[in-house]
Amino acid sequence: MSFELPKLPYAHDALEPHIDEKTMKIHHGKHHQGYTDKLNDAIDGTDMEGKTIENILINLDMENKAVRNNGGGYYNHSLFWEVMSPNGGGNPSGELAAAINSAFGSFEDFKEKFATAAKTQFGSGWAWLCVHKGGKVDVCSTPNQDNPLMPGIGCGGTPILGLDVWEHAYYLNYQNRRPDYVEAFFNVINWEEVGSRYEKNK
Ligand code: MN3
Repeated sequence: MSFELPKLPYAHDALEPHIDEKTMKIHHGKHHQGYTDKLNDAIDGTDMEGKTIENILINLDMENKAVRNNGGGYYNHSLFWEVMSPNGGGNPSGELAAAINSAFGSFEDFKEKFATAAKTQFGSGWAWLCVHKGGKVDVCSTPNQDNPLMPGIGCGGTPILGLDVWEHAYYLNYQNRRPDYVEAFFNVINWEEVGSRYEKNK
């Protein structure tokens, strides 16, 4: 049983004008497909075959660059599509909102911290909102396709919101203006999904 490219939960043009159709088509159909195929090649015939992606990443040998890069790429993009929605934006609610207020002071302070993590990640990488066991949330960024599930990476805990800041995620529409892309992302965040991931992983 190998990993399959997950279907996008909306049409390629559904996140316009914030994320454009052409970027979504290439990002999902080429980049994410590529990570998926290479992950399958990398685990073929090993004891990682048949395990969940979370299990593989939590127990990862960080020297295994093929699984680190492609398993990270597979997981990160699978999360990324799910935490966006054409009906997104607005604010979190319920327990997640309380945890964000408790960790950062306010939703506005969280936004600033998350945006700064995304804008200042040097080169390719991701910004994350993670939840630790017990319910505390934290923001961090990681290079390349690393993520906080991997041993010793980022703020630890389970990612519940991720933002791809590789140039392939925004360059067609925003060119070098990463800060504009980061600001636009807040208009498509699916807080219902992020909140449900918070409750499952707290
Ligand atoms: Mn990407």
